[in-house]
Amino acid sequence: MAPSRRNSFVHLSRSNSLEFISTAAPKLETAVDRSVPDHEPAEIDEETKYFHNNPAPSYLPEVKKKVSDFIQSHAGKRPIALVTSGGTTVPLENNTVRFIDNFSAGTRGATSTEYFIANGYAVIFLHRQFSLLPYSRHYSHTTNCFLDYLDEAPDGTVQISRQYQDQIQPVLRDYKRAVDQNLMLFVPFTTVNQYLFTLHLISLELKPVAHSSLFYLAAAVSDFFLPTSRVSEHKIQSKGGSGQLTVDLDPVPKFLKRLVEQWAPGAMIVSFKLETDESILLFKARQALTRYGHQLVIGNLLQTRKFEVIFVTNDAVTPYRISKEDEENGKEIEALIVPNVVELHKKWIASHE
Ligand code: 9Z3
Repeated sequence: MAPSRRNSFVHLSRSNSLEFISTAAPKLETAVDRSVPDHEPAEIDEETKYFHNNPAPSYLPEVKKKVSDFIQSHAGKRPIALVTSGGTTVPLENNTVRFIDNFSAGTRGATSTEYFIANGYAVIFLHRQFSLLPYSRHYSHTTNCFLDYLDEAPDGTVQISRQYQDQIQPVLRDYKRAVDQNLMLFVPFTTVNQYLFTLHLISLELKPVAHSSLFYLAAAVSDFFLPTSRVSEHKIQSKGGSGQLTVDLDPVPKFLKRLVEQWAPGAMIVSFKLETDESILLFKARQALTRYGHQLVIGNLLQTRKFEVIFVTNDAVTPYRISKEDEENGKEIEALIVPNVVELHKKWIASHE
């Protein structure tokens, strides 16, 4: 009997992945959770309040197990990078028809993951589900549909077109090596709530690895969200109301300071700062560095993020650039970013030995 499609997929998929988890916004028990108190005592900080008032994703125990196994298998052998990637969503309904999203495709995170692996790292890839993935990203753009790379031979077998063999072979080799050596763990999220709970969990799991762990926070995280207690259960109706929809969003707690100080005190932490106005980028990157007390802020502009970034540390401001021509010839800015981050991480490790 022919195997079902699903079974053959499960059988063939060897990568270490939690993709089977559905991160589509979960249906919660009630639209309005009356058990959640409106105001917490002032001494409880914002983070504690956030994790208390918003529900943990039901699949977190599975993530914990996989992450813990992954870390154990690499600890002491190679550095481990946590790469976050893609944009988080803010659902407006529990049975989610509408949500707030952002532009991020996950290119930075997926591309950087490949370079970290090439530089000897194991990578936990915490990514927006269905955004770009390392290695397969080369063939999942709409302009680069994977079917265009395939031909049907006269006997009906499907094969890679001769003209693309040279292009696909190195990517395939790198991918197989990463999978065979268990160098990537894919952990998905969709909502900002899932992202925060999962980031918190992975940070705590990485604590024992301390200095040899690297946080590379490239995900575009929502700045505002709708707390669980105000999310309506069903689709918001367009008829019957005033015709206008007013959404009152709360600020997402600034978790980076807590991450630096409490969740991952030994790790080297790299955050990204995204702006659209060049005149404030450096100021904002420096401000983030002082405010959160971590090691490196990589500043980038929405418009030029694929060609230039600035590294801002306590000691220096260093720009890295590739030309438009380089980019058109297949060069990637991550080929400059990642080795330079790796150098800083080596120094970080050495300074703590
Ligand atoms: C970045 O700045 C990333 O480089 C991009 C990558 C999101 C621009 P793509 O996924 O884009 O390749 O399309 N990430 C961080 C953005 C962010 O939300 N940073 C926060 C901020 O700027 C600080 S954690 O306030």
